Amino acid sequence: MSRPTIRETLVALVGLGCTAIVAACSGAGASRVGATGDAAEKVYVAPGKYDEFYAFFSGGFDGQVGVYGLPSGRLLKHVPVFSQNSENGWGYSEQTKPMLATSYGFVPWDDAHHPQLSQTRGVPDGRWLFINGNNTPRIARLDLTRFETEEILEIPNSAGNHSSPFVTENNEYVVAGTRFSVPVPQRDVSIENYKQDFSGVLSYIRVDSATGHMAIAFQIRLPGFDYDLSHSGKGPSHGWSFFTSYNSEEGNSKLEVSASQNDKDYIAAINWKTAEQCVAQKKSVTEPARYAHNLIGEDGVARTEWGSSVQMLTPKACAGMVYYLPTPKSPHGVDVDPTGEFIVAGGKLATVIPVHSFSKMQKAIADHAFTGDVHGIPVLKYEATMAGEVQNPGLGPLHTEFDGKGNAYTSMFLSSEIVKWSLKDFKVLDRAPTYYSVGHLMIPGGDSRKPWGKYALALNKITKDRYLPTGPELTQSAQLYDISGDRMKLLLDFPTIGEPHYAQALPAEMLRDRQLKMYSLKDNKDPYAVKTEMKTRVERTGKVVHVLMTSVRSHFMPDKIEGIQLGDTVYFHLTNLEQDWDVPHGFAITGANNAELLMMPGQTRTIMWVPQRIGVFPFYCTDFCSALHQEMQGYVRVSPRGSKVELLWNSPTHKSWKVAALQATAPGHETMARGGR
Ligand code: RUQ
Ligand code: CUA
Repeated sequence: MSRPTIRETLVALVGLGCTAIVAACSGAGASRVGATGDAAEKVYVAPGKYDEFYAFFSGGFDGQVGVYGLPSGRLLKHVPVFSQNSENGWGYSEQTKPMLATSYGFVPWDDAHHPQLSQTRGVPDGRWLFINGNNTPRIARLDLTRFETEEILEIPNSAGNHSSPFVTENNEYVVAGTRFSVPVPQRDVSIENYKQDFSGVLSYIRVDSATGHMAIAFQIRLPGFDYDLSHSGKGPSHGWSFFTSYNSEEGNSKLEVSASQNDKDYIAAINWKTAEQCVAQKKSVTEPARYAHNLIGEDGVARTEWGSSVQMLTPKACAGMVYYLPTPKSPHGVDVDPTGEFIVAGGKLATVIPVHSFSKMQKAIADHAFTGDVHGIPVLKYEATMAGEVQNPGLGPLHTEFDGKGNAYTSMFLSSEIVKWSLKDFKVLDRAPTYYSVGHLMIPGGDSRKPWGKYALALNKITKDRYLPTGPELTQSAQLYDISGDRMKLLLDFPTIGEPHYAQALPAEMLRDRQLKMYSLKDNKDPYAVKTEMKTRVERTGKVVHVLMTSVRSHFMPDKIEGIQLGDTVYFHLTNLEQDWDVPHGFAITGANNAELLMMPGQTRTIMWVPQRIGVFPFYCTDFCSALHQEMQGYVRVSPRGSKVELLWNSPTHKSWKVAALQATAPGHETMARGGR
């Protein structure tokens, strides 16, 4: 959701007929900050000690993933995904540029909303993290032994990849629905023809269980609603996925009015096992679709493969695949409880939280308890699938997570609170204010079969007056609550990078000891890798110059290069010879029009440099790597085009500009290097 101003929030409250604004916004019980000392103790992680959970936050319009420790809220890492990152050359280095290829060309930015941990038997397994690119529809997969993006798959026929990427119990699929319906295939039609020409496409992406590699298995063409969020079934409801939709009115402008007409919109319940059968029975149609599939290979180099078609299913061709569950008032989130029985919707404008029952839904389907159909899709009777409604939960329910102890927690955007209720009788048990306008909330494992229900995190849209002001834009923010007792206790506010739409977390011990400490230099397969200083060299082919350079504490080899000419394109291929944890080197050169490089131990990275002036230009290491880091520098001489200056570099094997190999670092040097860090 975009960030509403306080004024907009108030307008919305008034629009809802909320006369007791004060009560709604700030009167949700006296603020229950844990007694200060008590709260401080609960989030204090002593220097040198580790956090209990890794939490992965979407960066929102920052296009990345932020990794934080909980309960401290300390930022551990910023992992670039869809957005170029000049800090380490992501999307600038030659090895990573293809990761941002799409059918629209190179797209170096996206709006990331939902991190999803891969699961085994419905429980986060710590293998991968998936995250959606909302704007130019894509799904990325991060490897959690390296905290790096390894794969990005473009989703064709989608136009706002918001209800994405939600995994099934064993990552059989990552599902992705389109928020915006569009003409499928794209064509030149009037927007006025929305109702007849626009469709909303859902995508099922298969994940290879050994490698994690993604592939589009099939797509489902649905009516032109806005498919907002999703969750997959679990346990008894495994084999199904649920997508909320709004704009069942099929309005095509001013949706704030036109899409709020119907009393109920729909949750689309998709039986993906039936869909699989229909594809196997050739009931799908092969439709042309061009999309990029970007994957980092074993040599550490990203490559793009182009998809050319998809298998398209329609509800008409595949009976029993889709049912609509009427759900009040433009539902946003849809969440399935740990038992797999309850399907909870968050109707932004609804006054109750509707809870559908999976077993009742099965019975309703068997009994044909339909009220009719929409575009040929059977609509189940609301009463027939209802397990119950949570009464008077607050205003603006959005998302629900679970603690695994029979309780649900729903974020209330308008009344700015988290509401805890019982899955037994749907009665509200507790409420705690958030500051302010909470969007998603998160409990570690809270959308899985086995939540670690100790903390809840509120991911807020507004932080007015919570932090030191920083000009027109204030920090984004999360808040941590202790939910181990009967009553929720606010423990901590902490700022986040980008808009933290959603987050997921798992216990630190699931990842801590599985981290890759360095890339094996021996196994480095980059085509431009040089594994010893003896092999460093400079090669010219026409106007292209390749510099095969190494870095090791505390020098580059070569560190003097002459014979570059104006009009050349120079590729610096840097291999970091270190085989020691936490010793990256950096590489930066004057006037580079892209970024620096950070080379991890054992890794090769390449940056392109087009010299623009005659002269002698320094390059240097940017990452403080040793006591002699500041000495880690060199020069490139650039001569006029056609100059007689010979191509020269200093290296142990160069015929005229020979220097001793310095690669074997003396033990003393090593000690000093560590001391210097
Ligand atoms: S959204 S505030 Cu983009 Cu997940 Cu609900
Ligand atoms: Cu290498 Cu600093």
